Amino acid sequence: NKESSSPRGALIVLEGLDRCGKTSQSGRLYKYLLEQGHSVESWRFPDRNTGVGQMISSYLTNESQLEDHAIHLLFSANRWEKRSLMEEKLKTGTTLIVDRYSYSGVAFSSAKGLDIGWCKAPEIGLLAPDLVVYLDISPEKAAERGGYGDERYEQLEFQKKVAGSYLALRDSSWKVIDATLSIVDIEKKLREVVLDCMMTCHKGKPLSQLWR
Ligand code: Z5A
Repeated sequence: NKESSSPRGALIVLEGLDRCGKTSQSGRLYKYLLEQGHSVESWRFPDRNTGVGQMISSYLTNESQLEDHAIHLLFSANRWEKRSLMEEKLKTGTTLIVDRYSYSGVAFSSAKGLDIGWCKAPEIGLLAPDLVVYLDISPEKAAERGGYGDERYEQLEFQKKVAGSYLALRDSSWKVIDATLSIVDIEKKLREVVLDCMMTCHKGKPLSQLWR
């Protein structure tokens, strides 16, 4: 039985504003861990491949309109539909690097003015990350990176509100990395905190649930 014999994987979440470098760093971290012989997968939310994910994708690309609470619940449902697979992977020793998670859900919806408690409620019971890394960049600096595309939310004024929401959500367990450093320097810092977290999980830290 693989579940009981192998140490569990770690749930690593990367968060931050649009353009902070999450996608670049997830890819580099994934490649590094793989080369080191770890069992690892790279995930992202929204997962646009599921039925719910396709609804979210057409909302983000402005092909469809949805009421703010309704889209919030879809983002959450998109995580719930992956929850059991996530648990299975972690319990059988695979570390997951996840680009955005519940914190994005709460930060973006509360930036629209939705109540933060209401935003958190549908996330309760999802798996809690073992590590949240926040790639810290100002909205202005992020906007300079090649400019924003056409997706909903990719506007400076809104990103400023999202930055404020993230600040309200952060706690002392989050590792904050300056996202304006060079890609290589960020990568080094990220590896350090991730390997440390993986070690803790290998030693038997139990999986827990979000916001219980
Ligand atoms: N959303 C939500 O509302 N509710 C939810 O529950 C969830 C998400 C999960 C889609 O996300 C939107 O959904 C997102 C939040 C919302 N909206 N926004 N804004 P997405 O994941 O599809 O899109 P994104 O997160 O915004 O990804 P992105 O645009 O691809 O940004 P990124 O992954 O953080 O950055 P990147 O692609 O790695 O880098 C951006 C550029 O910067 C690129 O040209 C890089 O080469 C450059 N870069 C990266 N690092 C550096 C450094 N260190 N120096 C200089 N330049 C750099």
